[in-house]
Amino acid sequence: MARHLITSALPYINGIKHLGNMVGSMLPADVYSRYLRQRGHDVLYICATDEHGTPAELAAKEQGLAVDEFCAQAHDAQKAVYDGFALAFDYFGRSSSPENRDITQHFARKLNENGFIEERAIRQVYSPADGRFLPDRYVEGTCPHCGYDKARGDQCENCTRVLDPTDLIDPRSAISGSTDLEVRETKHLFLLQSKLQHEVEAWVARHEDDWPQLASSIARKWLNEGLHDRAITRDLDWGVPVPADTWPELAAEGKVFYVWFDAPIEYIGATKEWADQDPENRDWKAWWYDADETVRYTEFMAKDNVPFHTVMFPATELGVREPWKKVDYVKAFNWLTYYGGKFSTSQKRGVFTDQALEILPADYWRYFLIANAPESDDSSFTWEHFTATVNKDLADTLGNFVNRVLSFSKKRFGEEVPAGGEPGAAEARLGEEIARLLAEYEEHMEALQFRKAAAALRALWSAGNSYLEEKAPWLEIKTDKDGAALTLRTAMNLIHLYAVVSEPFIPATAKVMREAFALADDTAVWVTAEEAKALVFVPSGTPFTVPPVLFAKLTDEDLAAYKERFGGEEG
Ligand code: B3M
Ligand code: ZN
Repeated sequence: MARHLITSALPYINGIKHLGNMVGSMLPADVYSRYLRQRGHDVLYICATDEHGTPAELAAKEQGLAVDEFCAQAHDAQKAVYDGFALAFDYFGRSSSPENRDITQHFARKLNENGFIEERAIRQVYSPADGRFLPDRYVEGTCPHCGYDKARGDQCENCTRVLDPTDLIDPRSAISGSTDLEVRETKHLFLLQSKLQHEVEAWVARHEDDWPQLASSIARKWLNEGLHDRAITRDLDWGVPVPADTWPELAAEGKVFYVWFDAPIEYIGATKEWADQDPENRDWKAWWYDADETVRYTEFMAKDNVPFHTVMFPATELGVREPWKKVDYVKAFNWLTYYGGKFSTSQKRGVFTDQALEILPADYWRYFLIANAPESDDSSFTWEHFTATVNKDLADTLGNFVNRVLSFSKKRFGEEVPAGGEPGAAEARLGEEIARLLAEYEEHMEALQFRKAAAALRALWSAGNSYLEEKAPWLEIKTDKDGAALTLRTAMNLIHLYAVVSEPFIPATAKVMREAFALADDTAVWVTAEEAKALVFVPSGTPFTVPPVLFAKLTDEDLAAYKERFGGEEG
């Protein structure tokens, strides 16, 4: 039994996420955590809302709420959706927690003691009308290179050139539109990442061969470009305050840490939040202060977050000079697109997680998304593909199998698993096939290859269908009643096996399938390939019930309605 620490990138607080966010971080982390728990490992799956920064302040303002109130509400709204998706976090925290404030300040003090922080004066755009310094991306104006008139102070979206806000022609505040802007001097803390370059390089070199190529190539690219010293504070009202004991002057000016400084630390902060709920039983530090390396730490995220997790956060952790756990495995994802284009909140393209649950239960989405996870490349969501997959894999291959077997058995043999018959060549072949596919499924799960794992799971479901077609108990029963009983009993054992091994993907349906059988002390504990082979876990005489249809077939009318509601044309 190993100890597994699992985190998924912290969803930003400013709105409900779309399906692309879900499949690129939280959902695969949940599938993996569920799998490891079933296999008896000690798992801690931590996530949280990422709450600081300007976008949170602006979203609060738009809703006429104080930012803390906005964040509290938005956190609960996101949590409700994740509960709906059956994400089984051990804890879902908030980066604005006192725990995260304390640990973030501790990190900053240590970095300072170790010579990795320096105070520097910089010149920044100030907007008197807004009463604040403007982050680069909130200064808008005309691009000096291409003349695009909505260029942002950090980059021109049109020609992609990287800009400085002072490059813009006719600059204005993106918040108020005010053109009365000045450049003022302000002091900030800089993290001297350049001094940590070699250590980070050595650390990445020890890990990159184990990481998926997507993660290691991004880490390499950033290291090759060189680590630059970075401002880690901002002039904002909302954030972790700079500690007054160490920087009295900056604290008095109300400086807070930059959101990307405190957000990764919240993985630790949320673990402490979790422990603070039950300090008797929970030792948060044992997960993070891991001198003996007994914990394996896996992080899930989309590719844009990879630099922060493979280079910048490790640099921070290294500079603290305390044995904080660093990531062992970075599972990175490409983009899920919507008909080949971007999911877009502003243009209302794509499907948001709350809308998805309005349409269909979580298991439909969980299965489809993981089976099509953008692992080796971007993958495209289309309603055509979604409805076809649901109908074929979930409704026909799995759902119909379960229903057909249980209803037929009930009709012919009553409400207990039928007795009679001795397993023969067909059952032996089936057992071998099941053992082989289960081993394959496990291998892909251990390797965090989710699409391949889904394919192996689907093959397990198909094996049951082939067996049923081969034995045809509806014909068998006419001539060999014991034979038909054996076939149905074997198929019912498959259903129970499916319930166990499908749990990471479709937990709600798996529970219904498992509970169809009135077995004493039944649990979702994993079965080994060897145990699975015999297909005798559910003995004859076990009472069972026929569950309602597991997955509804989606019709052409459904498809048309989804496309009508969400827009489903090539982007
Ligand atoms: N909140 C993801 C984003 O907003 C960011 C992840 C933080 S993980 C520490 O793009
Ligand atoms: Zn431009």
